[in-house]
Amino acid sequence: MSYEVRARTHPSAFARRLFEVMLEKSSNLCASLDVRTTEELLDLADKVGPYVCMVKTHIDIVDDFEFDKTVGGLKSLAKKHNFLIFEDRKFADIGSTVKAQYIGGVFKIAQWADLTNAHGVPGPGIVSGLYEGAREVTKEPRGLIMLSELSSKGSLATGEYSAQTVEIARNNQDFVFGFIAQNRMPEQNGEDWVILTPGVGLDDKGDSLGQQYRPVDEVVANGSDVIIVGRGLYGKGRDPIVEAKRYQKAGWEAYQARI
Ligand code: S5P
Repeated sequence: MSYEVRARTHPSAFARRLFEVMLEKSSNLCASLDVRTTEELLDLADKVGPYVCMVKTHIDIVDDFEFDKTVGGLKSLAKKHNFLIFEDRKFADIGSTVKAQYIGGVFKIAQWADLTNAHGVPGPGIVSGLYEGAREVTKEPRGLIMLSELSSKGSLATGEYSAQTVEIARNNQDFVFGFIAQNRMPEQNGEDWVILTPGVGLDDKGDSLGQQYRPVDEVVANGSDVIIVGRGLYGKGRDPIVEAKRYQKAGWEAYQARI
């Protein structure tokens, strides 16, 4: 199905909004900006902003995190360039704990991140906890994706574990609209999971710590809806603007070839 059709028909309002942004920008690229200072984060987000539908953060690696400066800066860039903010928190605890982690602490993720993600390992309570947290602190739309597969070598998230994670999502489709995965997940009764795929790189095969990269056309042909690219954009010696344009074009052409 085309992004146009899915922007009209997807049961999740959040997913419909994501498809709208993707169509407006002709981009299925999510920039993963794993950098250690607010200045680098905002500078990169401003540079790649025009070419992406989403910016993914690991907010807890920013050494000089300050709520107003870091989050305020990101939010104003999201508005300027029309992208969604995805905090890659990978929640993995019982419902009541993840709820507190989502709304509290110094990061207060639920206040500003349009979407976040969670592991299925604790069972369905993790989704209920995050959903309650979102509803308590904001009226803004919030989405959750579950990690059903990982890109790293030797990942344990396979087979029955992945299948059970889909079951958890299936019972909470008002909030959970898709997966971090390497493949499409099984769909029943007209379900339409949005698949976001990391481990994407055009020039490298992996890193020394277990990351594995696949090329854009392969990942999109295999059913991925949003490609997540990090060091391929901003790694040593790379020009993030040149690379963001290159991955945007590759991602969009691969999508057009698929439909
Ligand atoms: O399976 C996964 C899931 C995620 S969210 N593999 C991943 O690499 N990620 C994240 O994607 C990871 O935490 C990092 O932020 C990004 C990949 O970055 P890159 O520099 O390797 O492209």
